[in-house]
Amino acid sequence: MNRDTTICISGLGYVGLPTAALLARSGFDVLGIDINERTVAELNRGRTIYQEQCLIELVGDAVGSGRLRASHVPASADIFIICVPTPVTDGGRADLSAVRAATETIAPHVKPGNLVILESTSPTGTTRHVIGEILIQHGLQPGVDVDLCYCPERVLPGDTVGELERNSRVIGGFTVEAADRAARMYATFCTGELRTTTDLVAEMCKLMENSFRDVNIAIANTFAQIGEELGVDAWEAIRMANLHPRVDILQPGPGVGGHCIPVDPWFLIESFPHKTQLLVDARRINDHQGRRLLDRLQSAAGLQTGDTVALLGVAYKADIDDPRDSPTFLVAEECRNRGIKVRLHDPLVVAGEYNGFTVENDLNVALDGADAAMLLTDHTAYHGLDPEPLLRQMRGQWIADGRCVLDRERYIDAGFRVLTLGIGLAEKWTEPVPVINSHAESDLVEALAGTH
Ligand code: SAJ
Repeated sequence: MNRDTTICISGLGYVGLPTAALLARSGFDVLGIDINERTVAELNRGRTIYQEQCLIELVGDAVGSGRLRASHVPASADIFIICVPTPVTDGGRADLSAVRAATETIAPHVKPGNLVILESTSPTGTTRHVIGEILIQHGLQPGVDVDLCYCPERVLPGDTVGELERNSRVIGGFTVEAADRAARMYATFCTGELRTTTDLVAEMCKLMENSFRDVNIAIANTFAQIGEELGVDAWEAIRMANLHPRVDILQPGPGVGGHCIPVDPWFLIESFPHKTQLLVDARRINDHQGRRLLDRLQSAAGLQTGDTVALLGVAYKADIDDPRDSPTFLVAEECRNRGIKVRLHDPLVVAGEYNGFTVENDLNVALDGADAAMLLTDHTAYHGLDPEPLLRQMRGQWIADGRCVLDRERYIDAGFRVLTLGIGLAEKWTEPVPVINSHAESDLVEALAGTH
């Protein structure tokens, strides 16, 4: 049996870095590779750009112990792990350039008997056809000369270290031996179940997990749209439906952000375009949620060109500082297209320029003179806000709650006019319910024909 002691890990991002630090804590001699100079320099000083306390301590200890260091260039090792980003292009295709570049960079250092692991979320077949082919070009046959695996991560940003330690993992080997060898490595820091399978199953599994979540959020968003049209509270209806022992509907919202869930379905869509209409529809439904909320707010508040809307929440989900692929930017761009000015506020995202928009940490500055506000991220910091000073800061009265977290009655009593995503009543419970079932017969025929 191999006795692996050295690891070279390419990509020191939000998964690669904690994985490298955990492996160092487990006793491996770990070299982290990154193309970003600051990342390398910070790591060698025992520091990280990430804010998670647990990660900061883990990295400091790992570097201090001498078992973790960083470089721009790889070196020989027993195990090579690739943890680089796989974004989606504007055309909905996986951009594997970082995976290819990382493999080309390590390939001259990979020797017979080594194990190569891909962790990056990738289209099915990437491990054997992209990484495998590059290794073959360097004279290394997967399954014969080297072991090759696909081992996706499942962490939720905000608690990456804890999730890496606890979550079960799927370990896909090009051969059984490769999977068993990788499982032995992950077992040194992961207490979750380690289930071995093939590389293709592991790749498919990762894409299915996030596509499943996207579709489930899309159905919650569809129910929210129905609630608005029907004039009821879809959130309450969802809570009631979830009392059923086998029903677990997710939460509606102003869209799906992050670098995983809105991206990964496209990898299946790209490879299986004739089988994935459901995934395409889910993507569209989720991406239109913010615009729909803006439509409602604009017509309720009578927003005009030149008016200002404060967007509260830039992080892509509650209580994290990560603004990447946040639905808030889709809303901000839509406002800009409509000639509406925006101010973006977030209590956790570092203030600065993002995607051509300025993010502000001071709520008073963001709300000052605003004609309306939209709450888009359900940060805990927003929940208990006193509505009266907020209203005094604003010029207008309207607030759109995209997460159903504001105390509606309290805001209305303070003088706000509240519009909530997924709730059909414009303001008070006493308002008349809109007319329902008013669609023309032709709408139904169109929907059944799949043209809707
Ligand atoms: N969201 C909703 N309604 C919900 C749940 C989430 O609108 O009921 C929105 C959030 O606000 C956010 C987006 O979806 O904008 C994604 O958030 P998330 O918490 O669902 O997921 P991520 O992107 O932070 O992490 C996901 C996780 N995957 C699953 O839960 C299946 C995580 O376990 C994966 O490791 C990660 O993707 C990844 O790296 O693939």
